[in-house]
Amino acid sequence: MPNRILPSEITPESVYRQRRRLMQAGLAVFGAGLTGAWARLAEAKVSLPGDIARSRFSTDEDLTPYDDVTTYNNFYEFGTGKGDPAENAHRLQTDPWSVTVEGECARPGTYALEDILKPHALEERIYRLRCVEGWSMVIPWVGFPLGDLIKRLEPTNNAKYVEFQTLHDPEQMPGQRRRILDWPYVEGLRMDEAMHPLTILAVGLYGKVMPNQNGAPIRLVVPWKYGYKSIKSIVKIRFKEQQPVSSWMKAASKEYGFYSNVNPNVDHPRWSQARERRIGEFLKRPTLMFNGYEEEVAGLYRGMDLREHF
Ligand SMILES: Nc1nc2c(c(=O)[nH]1)N[C@H]1C(S)=C(S)[C@@H](COP(=O)(O)O)O[C@H]1N2
Ligand SMILES: [Mo]
Repeated sequence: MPNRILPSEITPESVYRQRRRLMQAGLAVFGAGLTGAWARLAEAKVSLPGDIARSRFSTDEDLTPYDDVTTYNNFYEFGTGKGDPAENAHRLQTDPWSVTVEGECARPGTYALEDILKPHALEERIYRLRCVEGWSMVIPWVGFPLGDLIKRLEPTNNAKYVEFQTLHDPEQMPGQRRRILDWPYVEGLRMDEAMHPLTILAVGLYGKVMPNQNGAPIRLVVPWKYGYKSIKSIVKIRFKEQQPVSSWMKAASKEYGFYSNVNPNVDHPRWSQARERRIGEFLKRPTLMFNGYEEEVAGLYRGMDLREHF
């Protein structure tokens, strides 16, 4: 499994788009042998595996180029600069990898990544990602619905929330040698948010295995929330009755709430959230309610005051 993206592995965006169009036209391949999709994804250096179908939940907006997606990152475990993760994340050992499942469920335990992935068909989800700092990207993720995994783990009736943790290992993650955040990085979702069909676990992007700086080998993607909810390099999933306290809530509870839904009408205390800069574009564009996924997710928050529950 490649741990580093070599220059020769990088697919130019134009080639990728062309290939994707071909796939849309001719693709009847998927459906067969999907259990092997992960193996083929891991082997794919340049080409998109033929059995990864594009989800209907995808946006058709222009993709952010691969080079931007993989060199302009937030991953504080590797430093706070946008270029630090691309420079330092090669230290992360992603194979073997396991995920520990704890708390309110019938199937706790430590699972090898392969066993987590085996029953799930991988699909492509092209989502907007909107960072709380005011920039956004459009990224073709490869993953599967988190809800499908949660069903396998059989949460109990007491499971009201899901908490996630990133690896804590200052040897591999030099940013953890400084107390920038209370490590390990923790995030959480309410159970209905976690079960929502838009919420995915991603293991790749641009048809290739996840680059370390983007959260290899497995990360969350919640497209209607600010980017920091989409926790990277997950090693623990815990079902809880109590609302999790995320690392960002601990660091600054007045600035980062539990919900963190993209909302142009509720400013961050230190800056406006009304507009955003799409990476690669010059003019800012308006930020959309729930990052443009209002139709799909507004119902989750009906009756809630989104100024109070920010
Ligand atoms: N473990 C961990 N996950 C993290 C972060 C982090 O610092 N550590 N940064 C978050 C933030 S602020 C953003 S905007 C997204 C960025 O994802 P990307 O670099 O793949 O675009 O990752 C999120 N997940
Ligand atoms: Mo972010």
